[in-house]
Amino acid sequence: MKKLFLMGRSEAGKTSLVQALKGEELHYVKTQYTNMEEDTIDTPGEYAESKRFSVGLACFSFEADVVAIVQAADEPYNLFSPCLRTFILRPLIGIITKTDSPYANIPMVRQWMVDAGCERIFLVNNVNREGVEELMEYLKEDLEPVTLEQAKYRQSLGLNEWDPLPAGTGNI
Ligand SMILES: Nc1nc2c(ncn2[C@@H]2O[C@H](COP(=O)(O)OP(=O)(O)OP(=O)(O)O)[C@@H](O)[C@H]2O)c(=O)[nH]1
Ligand SMILES: [Mg+2]
Repeated sequence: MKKLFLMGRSEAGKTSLVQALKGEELHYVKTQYTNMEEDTIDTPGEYAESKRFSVGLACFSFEADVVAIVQAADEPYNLFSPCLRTFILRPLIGIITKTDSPYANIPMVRQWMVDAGCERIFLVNNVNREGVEELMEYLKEDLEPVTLEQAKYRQSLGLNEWDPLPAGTGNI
């Protein structure tokens, strides 16, 4: 199972997503500090909303296998800059929550995530769990462990360390 790091503005639905992934009934709990569980790292929205606290996000992200931007489908503005993934040393995915909102604008939020550099984008409704299964499917496979030498080799080819090697390229 990949360990999932969640970041996004307050009320985006991060804690609800953790509950949905665990198969729990949704119950509102304001996240006051970073909650590190076996398969998830849930952060307070305020960390993403403040330039000063956002440094904390970078530190915690190193504990995860995959970093997720969480944005509700009805968010009116974007907190995350284009090409964000260039300074995240983990696969970056986007998770769009509240797809059931009457104010949802999924194409707009999806575009923000594409601009940030998300390699996969998932749509979820935490209330009826629509889309949760597809995310679980993505998370269930572990990332292949690589040695430092293998990571350096992939970097020398211009690849991320978690990218598969192109056919015909020798491994080390
Ligand atoms: N309709 C709908 N409501 C949702 C969904 N996901 C979360 N909510 C509601 O949105 C509110 C905020 O959800 P949280 O999961 O606490 O948000 P958060 O991102 O953890 O917020 P912070 O802890 O403040 O960072 C709660 O009232 C949830 O019930 C969803 O997919 N659809
Ligand atoms: Mg929360």
